[in-house]
Amino acid sequence: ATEVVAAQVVGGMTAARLLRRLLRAPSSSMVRSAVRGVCPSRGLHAERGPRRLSIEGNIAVGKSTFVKLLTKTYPEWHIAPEPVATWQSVQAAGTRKAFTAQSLGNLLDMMYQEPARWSYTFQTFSFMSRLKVQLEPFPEKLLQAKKAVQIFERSVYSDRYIFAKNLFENGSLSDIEWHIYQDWHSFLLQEFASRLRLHGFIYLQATPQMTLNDEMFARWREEGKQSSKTNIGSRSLKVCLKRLHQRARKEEKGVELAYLEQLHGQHEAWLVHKTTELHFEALLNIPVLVLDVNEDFSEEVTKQEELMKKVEEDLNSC
Ligand code: UDP
Ligand code: DCM
Ligand code: MG
Repeated sequence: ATEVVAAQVVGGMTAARLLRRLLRAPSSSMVRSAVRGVCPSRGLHAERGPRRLSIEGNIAVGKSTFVKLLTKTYPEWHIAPEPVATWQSVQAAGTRKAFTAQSLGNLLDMMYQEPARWSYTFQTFSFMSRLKVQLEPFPEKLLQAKKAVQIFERSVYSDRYIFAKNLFENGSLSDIEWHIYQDWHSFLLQEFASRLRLHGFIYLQATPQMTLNDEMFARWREEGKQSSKTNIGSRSLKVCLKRLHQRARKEEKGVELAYLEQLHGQHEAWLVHKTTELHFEALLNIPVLVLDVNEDFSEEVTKQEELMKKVEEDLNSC
């Protein structure tokens, strides 16, 4: 139960273990079962119908990469990637499927350029596109499968409890916008409760960036370890920021470390410390599997196998 998933082995010590030691953090598990904490006697497939899981995590932590890995490992599963392309090119009504579709603009870009002007608009649009995806009927292949699983990249819950909440707290949503957002969000989720049901969250956890102070750095050097992947040889552990730069999505070029840190804090508060105030009964009991992805998993087969094993164990065991 105390196993650390995917922590990088550096000279016999994993980067995640080392990080916890440096921070004097409790050595409690970085991995919580999406199943075990909640249903000690029933597996995730104990109920009938597809199991629906959402992959959560900071910008550029590796959700799409993880989702692709799931698709490769479990081709029979149904996967719903985040509809980012829809946000990057908002189509005029009626032209969505037309050959000469007319784009009204790049709303993702507009939000990052002028957050106070466009955040509310962006959050309504991204929520609606996600709601439509989550409400789609189960694909036929899923209904016939014995152990059907449906995976979503993020959810209507992270839209509110990560992004909209954070935009309100950093001043990009006004009091009245935040009030109106919460009003229709609560209403729609209550109306569609049974069709939006999720059975688990998989939280991909990584540091946005962590700068080691002198003492931590000295202790790290004592260990004499170096990791090119996480840049731990320098004073900083860069994971999300490094991956964001690597992906180089043009709309996100102005995204700063401080913003990633805010979002990291929101994820930790909601999914780990459970301090975020939630407004849906069903959400209180949805189990969370936390996977440490500080170590690169995009090309490391061993690491990928380790992560897939954890997901498999979680789905099968109780
Ligand atoms: N990436 C990486 N190592 C990993 C996971 C992801 O280098 O272990 C890279 C990936 O190739 C991409 C960037 O990080 O260039 C962001 O990944 P992704 O789009 O999957 O992140 P998301 O925003 O969906 O969480
Ligand atoms: N995004 C946002 N608000 C949401 C959902 C997503 O601002 N409710 C943004 C964050 C990223 C982009 O959309 O810039 C897509 O997320 P990712 O890169 O994590 O896939
Ligand atoms: Mg993605």
